[in-house]
Amino acid sequence: MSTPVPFSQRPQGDVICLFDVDGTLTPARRSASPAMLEVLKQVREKAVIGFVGGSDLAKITEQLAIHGQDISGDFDFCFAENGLTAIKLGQALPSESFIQWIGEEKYKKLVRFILHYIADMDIPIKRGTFIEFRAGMINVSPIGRNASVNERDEFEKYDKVHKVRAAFVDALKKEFADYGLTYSIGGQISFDVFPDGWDKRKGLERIAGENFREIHFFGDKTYQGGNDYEIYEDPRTIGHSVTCPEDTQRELKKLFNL
Ligand code: M1P
Repeated sequence: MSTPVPFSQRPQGDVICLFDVDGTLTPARRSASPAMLEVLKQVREKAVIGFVGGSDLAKITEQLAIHGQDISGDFDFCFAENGLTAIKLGQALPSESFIQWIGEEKYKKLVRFILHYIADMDIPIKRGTFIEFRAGMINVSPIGRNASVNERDEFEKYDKVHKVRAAFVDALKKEFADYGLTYSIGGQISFDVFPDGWDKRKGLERIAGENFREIHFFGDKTYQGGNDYEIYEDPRTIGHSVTCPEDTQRELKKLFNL
């Protein structure tokens, strides 16, 4: 891994670009294109770059890894699980824990409700791994995280019509109104559940001491209810709402005269 140029020696080292992953740097759950990675490399020669994704680090690594398995050499800041897992210039920053925050008893009640709800759901197909337990959140999928790419695409279409995830989230909000949880439908087949405030603004907290003059955020789910909404709307960021990775590239080329 080559040593990154210090921020102060980059022409716009007081400017940072933070990127959502799915739909912004890559198609959903797929790899970034060589063209996208090349544009990111060029931006990094001028300014500071980081991603702030909802997925865990292993999944984001699969999507963005340029040099084999280690992603931390390719971005100045890596924020997975909305910034709960964080790396700065290859060094891990302290993490926070969802299970410690919620406690085992409340967590068991939540899991019991979720699994019963999924068992009773009548959707076209079900696969496996309906709850994924992560450091800073849980991820809940009615079809299951073992769905293939094709099955994902089909579920996403089905959900656009039948809104089964939205109804599930409503049921959880009602049942656990006093839990202080946020539910975020950020991808194709699932939704994330995490404590109120543990959204992508966690990434902003992580860079608060760096004194960046401009913080640009690029995301595709910037509408209310989308998992980029809070950070996009935050007064600390200059928000860029993009439609796909190619749109992100166009915005970056304009912004940095590439
Ligand atoms: O990054 C957006 C979302 O990506 C995945 O969603 P899905 O599997 O539903 O497409 C998940 O990793 C989810 O946690 C994440 O928010």
